[in-house]
Amino acid sequence: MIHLLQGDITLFEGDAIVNAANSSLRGGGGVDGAIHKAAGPALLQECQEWVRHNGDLPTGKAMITKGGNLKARWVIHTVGPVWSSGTQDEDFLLSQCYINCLHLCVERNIRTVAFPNISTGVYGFPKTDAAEVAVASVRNFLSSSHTDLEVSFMCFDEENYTLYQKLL
Ligand code: AR6
Repeated sequence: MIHLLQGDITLFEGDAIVNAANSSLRGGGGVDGAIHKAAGPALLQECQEWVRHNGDLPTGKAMITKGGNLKARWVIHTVGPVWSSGTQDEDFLLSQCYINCLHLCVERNIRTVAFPNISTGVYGFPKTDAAEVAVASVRNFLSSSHTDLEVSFMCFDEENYTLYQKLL
């Protein structure tokens, strides 16, 4: 089951939201900044603790923390690829972000999760390509794993929302 929503992911009322983080999990701008601001300082503390034990989170991988003051109980942090003219396996790495987040959802028995449009802001991934990768990755995952997970794409800007509308 896939839903398309437009708005601020920090207001999502479900089990988990995904954060488009950076490798050091220190917070930042864009959706990452909004999530940290809404979740409160416990989120940054948990991220820093994780990095102390595990090192930086590599591009394409995902980890999970509690949601702090958010309505969502969990935040799944993933690091999207920085767009580099398509020469650095960006499509594959972006796909890995979605797949690794979905694996965590299944492991943690998360039933509803919302994704932002990973890498399409500061990291400069072309929005059309990113939307195609996102939709294909989620569709493939849901059709090949026996799960009743509900996935929402939370588009912030009109351009992404229109792209996802066409694809879905
Ligand atoms: N809710 C949903 N989507 C949002 C929100 C929000 N509140 N705010 C922005 N977006 P970006 P990236 C959309 O730049 O490209 C950070 O500094 C936005 O319109 O947040 O993966 C991190 O720390 C865009 O479509 O993430 C990293 O350093 C999408 O979220 C770096 O930016 C992603 O934009 C990650 O860059």
